[in-house]
Amino acid sequence: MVSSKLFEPYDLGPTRLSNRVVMAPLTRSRATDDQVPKDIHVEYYRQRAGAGLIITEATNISPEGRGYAWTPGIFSDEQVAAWKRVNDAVHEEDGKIFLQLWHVGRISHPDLQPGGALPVAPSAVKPEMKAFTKDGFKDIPAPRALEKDELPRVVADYVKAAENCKKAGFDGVEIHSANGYLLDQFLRDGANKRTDEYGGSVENRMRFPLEVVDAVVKVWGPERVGIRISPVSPANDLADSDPEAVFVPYVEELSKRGLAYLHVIEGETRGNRDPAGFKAWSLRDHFKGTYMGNNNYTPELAMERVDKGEIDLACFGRPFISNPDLVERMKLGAPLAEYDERTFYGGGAEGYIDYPALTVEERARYGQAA
Ligand code: 8OZ
Repeated sequence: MVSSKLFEPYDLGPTRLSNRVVMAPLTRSRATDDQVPKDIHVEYYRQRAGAGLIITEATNISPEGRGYAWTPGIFSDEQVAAWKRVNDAVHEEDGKIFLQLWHVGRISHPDLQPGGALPVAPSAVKPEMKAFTKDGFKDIPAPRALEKDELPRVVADYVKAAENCKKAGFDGVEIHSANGYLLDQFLRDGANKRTDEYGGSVENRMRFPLEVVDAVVKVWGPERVGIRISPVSPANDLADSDPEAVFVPYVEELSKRGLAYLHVIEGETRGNRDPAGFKAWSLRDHFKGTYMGNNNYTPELAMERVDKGEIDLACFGRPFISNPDLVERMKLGAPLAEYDERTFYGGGAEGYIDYPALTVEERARYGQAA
């Protein structure tokens, strides 16, 4: 057996995690056209309940919040009922699960929007990106800038989604404030060109994301609300001219609210962990609660950083796709199965629920060797 604090329980506020390994939110695009999780979702998450905490795939808070084909939602009763089945399965296996609340902002396409409308964003700045639609990848147009008087309605959509998460039996929620989606678009000056009190100064750019955080905290209490940020990631064609200037005060504001955790994509999403410039992991010094590290962690790096006390929780994404029993394998020092990128997005059971866990014989063999 490999020995590390990574495999010891952790009290995430009122939520007791059986270990410090977190399954990252992973978009897999397998829900129905109505954005409802299926039976395969129940099985997929049940298989991965050995994670200390599962964060669900990013989930649309509203029809307007959608930016990719076949992503799930949490705004209809049918979606709530389907997620409840997922949660019951995870809880039967003694797992814990938070839903990730998602609004994509400008990273969408009229084909994915109600009534074929333009996607909405802080400002009408076009991202140089393509959208994943039912009919393939399509060029993303310039979005429509949200009017100031529409913002309370968007906050209300977050509240409704957060309430639905309670009805569905989640253990908590994670607010997606990363990777160039709506909240990140307000924060970073590459997409926010507003001249009202929601743009310009750092204080103004933080205003809308913090209104969302405060509204979701009212529903769940701060100890069951986490947040994900990616201060230096170029994902979805978004950047800030001075990430430190916006993310240090943002994290200080989040810290004041006593959130369950700060989840940081420390480098480039799915890329370089250590790009030149501002070191996103330094934000830990500005947050008094639990720090979750993410970005190309290997088992060795996760153990090292948890054992040294540099991070509290280690988040793994792609390894969980092909290793449903990832925690068990790491504990045994067993090799990890390779993932097949061709089945990341779309399709059904293949590449989703057919990656096997170790057999009883394999577990015994690796257990003796370790
Ligand atoms: C990969 C494909 C589609 C969406 C993110 C929600 O980057 C995503 C995402 C990732 O946060």
